Amino acid sequence: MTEAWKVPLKLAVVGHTNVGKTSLLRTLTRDVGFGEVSHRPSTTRHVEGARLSVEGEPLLDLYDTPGLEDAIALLDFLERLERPGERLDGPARLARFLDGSEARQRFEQEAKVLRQLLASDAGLYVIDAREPVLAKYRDELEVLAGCGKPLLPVLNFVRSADHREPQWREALARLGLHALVRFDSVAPPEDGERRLYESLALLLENARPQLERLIADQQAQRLARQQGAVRLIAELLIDCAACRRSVASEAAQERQAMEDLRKAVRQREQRCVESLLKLYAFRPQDAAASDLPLLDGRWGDDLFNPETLKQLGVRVGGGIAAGAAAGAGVDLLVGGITLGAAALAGAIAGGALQTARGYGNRLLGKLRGQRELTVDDNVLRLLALRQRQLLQALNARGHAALDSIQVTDPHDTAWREGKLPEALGKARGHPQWSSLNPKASLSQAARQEQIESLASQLL
Ligand SMILES: Nc1nc2c(ncn2[C@@H]2O[C@H](COP(=O)(O)OP(=O)(O)OP(=O)(O)O)[C@@H](O)[C@H]2O)c(=O)[nH]1
Ligand SMILES: [Mg+2]
Repeated sequence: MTEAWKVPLKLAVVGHTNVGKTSLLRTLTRDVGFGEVSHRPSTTRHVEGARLSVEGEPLLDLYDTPGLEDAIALLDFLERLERPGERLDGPARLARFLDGSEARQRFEQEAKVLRQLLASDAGLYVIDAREPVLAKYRDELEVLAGCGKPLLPVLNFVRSADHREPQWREALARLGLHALVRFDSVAPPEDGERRLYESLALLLENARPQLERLIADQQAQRLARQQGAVRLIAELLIDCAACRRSVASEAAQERQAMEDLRKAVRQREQRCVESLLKLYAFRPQDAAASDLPLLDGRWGDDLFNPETLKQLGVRVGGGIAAGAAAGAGVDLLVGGITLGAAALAGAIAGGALQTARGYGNRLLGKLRGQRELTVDDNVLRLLALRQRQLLQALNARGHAALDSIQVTDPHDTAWREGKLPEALGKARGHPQWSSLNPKASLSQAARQEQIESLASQLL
């Protein structure tokens, strides 16, 4: 057992205004609702904290602070605080400043930042890496260094094409800051948090145990999310593969039944999207107005449109073409398929009822004028491709992201044209496995087993 840390590590997130401090907090806490984020400067006006705990044990307190605006003037002011012949060190000089009236007036915002950094174990200095290294940033760093706390520079916006990482690295080294992390809050690298906490552990050796615990917990959570996600996708696919509906072979009823089935599959897919978003702590609207075919919070692009399938690179074979005539994507199984009407008639005429029994209910259905609707293989492929795309996007998305999810064309040859996983074939023969069917029995062990097997193939 690890010992209990009574006091969490305290980190102040500091930096120039509008560089993404609040955004960094959102991403580190996986909380899209933390604070206020805006493209306008001076959005955060007060210090606000968020706590990261593992199993109820607080490990890390992060404090968002207002942006620094006028560090040049502040540094100037600080330098004049010394009386003739006096040499104050950084913290002593700041203490005098914070006691004075300017800290409550002209430099009120700056004073809040400095008080918070003084009360913390270290600071994360957030940088907009697209900015040139201007004098105001160097002065900011000098003022902050006066707190006597370790500072870890965080290069934000490093996913932008026009970032100036090399210039910043050099400038920071000249100021004695050699450790830094790249962390784009909107699109953080997969190991971004780990790197950030590991760099902190180098600066704060005493805090290493709790930082390592945080790293381990976050990795475990990432894995658990990933496994939960593929299970959700596997359930969607099993539900759709096992879906089977009987309909009287009469044109109007068939059309209606196909329409109902399409609707049911679309709604089922939407449920999967919403569950994935929730699992990743995003909101329903985070994928709404996106390139993904979602309309009014639904998958808008017609799932059963052969064109959609083609765009996604799903090979359109004979099955889909045949389906297209009757309403693409819905496979019309007419009693026994391979048995032509003539053979059927012959079998019955010959009294070979055991032959008929061999084809089971489908054939009997045909004899009674029934047809069966199932969801086409190509639709299953498309569902798998889309959900995996969404999952990839969620894995790469920071909780600071404001735009909706953008997904590019999938490069997923296995799901485009390869053999479909066996679990789906099995599901086709078990209509009771589908929540879309009337007599569903979803807790069956055999169904769970196929979901697990399919999920591991989706990982
Ligand atoms: N593309 C991109 N945009 C970002 C990133 N981080 C922040 N932003 C955007 O930059 C703007 C400012 O972000 P905030 O998080 O409000 O910045 P802040 O430093 O807290 O700003 P103040 O509170 O005003 O000092 C917002 O429009 C964010 O969406 C990033 O890593 N990449
Ligand atoms: Mg802010």
